Amino acid sequence: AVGDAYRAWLRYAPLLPDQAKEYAPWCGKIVVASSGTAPLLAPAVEELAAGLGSMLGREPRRGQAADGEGCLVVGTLDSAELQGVADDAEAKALGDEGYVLRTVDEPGRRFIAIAGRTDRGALYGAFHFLRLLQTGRPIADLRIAEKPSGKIRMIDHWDNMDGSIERGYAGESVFFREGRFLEDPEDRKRLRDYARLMAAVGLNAVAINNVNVHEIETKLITPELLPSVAKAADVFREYGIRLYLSINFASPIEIGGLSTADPLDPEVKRWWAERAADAYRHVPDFGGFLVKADSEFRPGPFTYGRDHADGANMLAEALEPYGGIAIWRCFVYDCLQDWRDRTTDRARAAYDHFRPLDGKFRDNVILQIKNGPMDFQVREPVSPLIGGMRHTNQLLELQITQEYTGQQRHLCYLVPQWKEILDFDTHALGEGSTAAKAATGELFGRPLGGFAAVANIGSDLNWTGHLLAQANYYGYGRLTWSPELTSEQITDEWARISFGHDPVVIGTIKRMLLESWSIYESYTSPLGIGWMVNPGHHYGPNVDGYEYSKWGTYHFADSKGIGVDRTVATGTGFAGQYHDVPAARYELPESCPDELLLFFHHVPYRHRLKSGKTVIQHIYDSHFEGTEKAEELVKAWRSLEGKIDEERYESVLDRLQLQAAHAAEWRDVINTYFYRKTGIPDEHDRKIY
Ligand code: GCW
Repeated sequence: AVGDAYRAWLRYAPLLPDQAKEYAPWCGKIVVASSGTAPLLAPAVEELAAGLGSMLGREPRRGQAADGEGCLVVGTLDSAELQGVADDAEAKALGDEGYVLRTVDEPGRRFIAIAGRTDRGALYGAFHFLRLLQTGRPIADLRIAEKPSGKIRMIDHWDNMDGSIERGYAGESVFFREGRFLEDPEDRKRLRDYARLMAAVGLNAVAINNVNVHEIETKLITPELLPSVAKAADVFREYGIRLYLSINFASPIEIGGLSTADPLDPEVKRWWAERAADAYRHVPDFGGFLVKADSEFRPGPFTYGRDHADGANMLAEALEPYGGIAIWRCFVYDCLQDWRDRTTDRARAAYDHFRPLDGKFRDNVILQIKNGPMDFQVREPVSPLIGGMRHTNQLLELQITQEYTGQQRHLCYLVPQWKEILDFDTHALGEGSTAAKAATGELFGRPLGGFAAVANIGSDLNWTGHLLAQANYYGYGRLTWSPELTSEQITDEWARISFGHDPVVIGTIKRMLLESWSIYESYTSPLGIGWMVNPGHHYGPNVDGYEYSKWGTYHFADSKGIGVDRTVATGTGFAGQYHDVPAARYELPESCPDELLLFFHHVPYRHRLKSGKTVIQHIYDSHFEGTEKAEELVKAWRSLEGKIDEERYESVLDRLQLQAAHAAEWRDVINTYFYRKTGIPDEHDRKIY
């Protein structure tokens, strides 16, 4: 049963009659217009036909040429039919992926152009056009021109070939099962639907296997498995998406029969060059390699006394003849730290490792940098490495899968968090040097850049486990295309596309989504401290879960105070890794924003926040209030009963109830811990155990 939950943002619900009436005159016929081969026009037309058929109740005809009757012309700007739709300068500005949507209403020429300089642009334009109808926008006078902000708009899957997904909360892999590729026709269909969902939000790159590359996955780059990789790549190519593979740095030893994986060894170089050649023989548009090296026990160049630039450049050189890219992750830190050692600060690690290498990487290397200096916590400052390197391509890595944000059992809509990250002013080149511009390469004029994020999808019929977590995937895609979109805009789009136009339904769902990150933050870890979770699986409260561990993730709570002194003056010096303005802001407790106070400072529990509350009272209040708000989410959703189809209604209700109960667990564990530690009573005398 393929229902609305499965169709997600391509559900194309039938439109109300007066809306349909407004759109129908333009949508009776589709004309395809191109001067050369344009493979991505086929899926564009297919999507338009299916989408319009479903929304308007009548599939458009396919026509030859515009004949004065309103229609859609989909194609490339160099075609005869689309002459003059955009002038040369406009066309040039679109780049390889942009498009125009234009209503042409002249005597003898009445059509809406959905046109790119390339067929890829036209495909994205088709999805945009469909979105206009899905969200009820006017089309009679379109003058839209768009192009993506990031060149690389990528999804990373942490899928293993046994079918499991590292940090996956929505079933099993859609790529693999029991050591093999899923290749049955239904699996293929699902993969194709997935590619459609990706392309609909402008994503153009996918890494299909976990960055922790285990034994079988190491062989993905060999002729044994490349034919299957190629079949998956065929599906994604149909939608303009390039496939990447995560590789094991020790492959030359593990599967190549060499005695070393030293990146400067000529044999090793030759071996990787052969692997790249194999990959491109099977997948002509192969994207390249994604690498987690010298990180959390994964092998890397350190073993041979080499650095990350040696490692990344060696792979980049192998890929270079084919236009491939080596994406090298910066999630490098000491994961065998002694908790007694107060001088080592994990937050510093990425910058300390990579900043000195700025300028040493080849042009087809991209460093993939997690948004925060630690690891996808509910609240972190932006990594100082973003905007910290002028001569190195960057990809900003986000986590859609909710590892530390409720594991898709809790509602935690991350678009507002990502917006804060993207809008963060690094001050790398003075005011306005946002993290988004650093990531896309715009800031320093880099040839490559963009965004990557860890997927939250799996084999669950609704893709994301929690139905409302679809909004996170959708929102990520939209932001990679247009980082300047507001949370409000994206949320409005998603809610309308998913649930129609009833203002009560839309208003309620939007409010729920937009408040959810802040609600989750308030009943989990306070003031930027992070890590108060159960070790290993990372679900649920455990204040000291990581306090005496080797992972470098401490809060240092004692009876007097809490927080990590990361100042230059008296702490680890991490605050000094930022450019002048943010560095100064974080250095002093007076200027450090409340929500990051404990990330940068160790303070007494009676320290007064800018909000006027003491730290301890803030902890109590936020946990009581957050839990109440989690209950209100249940009430808000219940108010929609009967206004949403039962299947989606019930599945979300279940999770919200679970969340409310679990929020109470968080509240009581955290409040009790700090009450016992400090002996300071709650000003409002509420129940603490
Ligand atoms: O957040 C941590 C996760 C690991 C993950 C690692 C990484 C893929 O707990 O599961 O490994 O980050 O990003 O490499």
